[in-house]
Amino acid sequence: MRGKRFAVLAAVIALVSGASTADAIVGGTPARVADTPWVVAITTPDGQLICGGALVAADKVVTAAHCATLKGVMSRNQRPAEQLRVVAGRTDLRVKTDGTEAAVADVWRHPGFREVTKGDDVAVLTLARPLPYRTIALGDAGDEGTVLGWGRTAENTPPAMTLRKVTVPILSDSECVLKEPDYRPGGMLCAGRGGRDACTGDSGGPLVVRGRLAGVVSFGRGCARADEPGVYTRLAHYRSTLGF
Ligand code: 4AZ
Repeated sequence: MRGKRFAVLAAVIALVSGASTADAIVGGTPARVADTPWVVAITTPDGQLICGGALVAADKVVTAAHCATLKGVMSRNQRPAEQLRVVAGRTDLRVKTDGTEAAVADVWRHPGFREVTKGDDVAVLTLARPLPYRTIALGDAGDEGTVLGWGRTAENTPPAMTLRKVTVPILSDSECVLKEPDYRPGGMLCAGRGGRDACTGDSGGPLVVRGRLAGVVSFGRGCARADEPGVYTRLAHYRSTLGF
């Protein structure tokens, strides 16, 4: 009797706190890199997760500019290429023998990038060697997309470290402007109505629409909150700048 009461109470607490045992990227499911071989993790040389990214050529990774930026009060300097690794073909980042790692030879950050809320949050990493994985082409936004990453499954958990994915509705510019004061139509898109979202550690990772790379995880207020959509860099806006 006591046990049952406790279970009911625990379920109610989980509901009102927004927590869920079946959570994911947030609200998603496990994914395998074998199904999405172009999704990559960006790590420090000792294997700590920094961000996600997408292989757009054998030796080019699209990610967020803030993923290639040093953290610090005084510095928005570029993170040196030697401090970045790209990991492909590894569903569970703790299994260091899976997949392939590549050093980064060059970092291109959008020259307009200052901070995520001001936009231009896109970067291209050139790898020291080509990776033997399928690439993904750039594409346009649509009504919904799938976002992938190794990041947090709720606002205050550690990163999952295993690849997860979730489908999110893509909102209109007018709805994004209403819900996110820092939203700027043009180079951004926003997605999510609560329950399903990208979260910390998923930054830089891909938003895929109809099999093409439409967005890069950029920022948001918390994760998966009902009236706080996730904000993404809209890649179609940068197609000529990126040059592929
Ligand atoms: C982050 O901190 C972050 N809910 C990325 C995406 C979102 C929130 C935070 C979107 O990297």
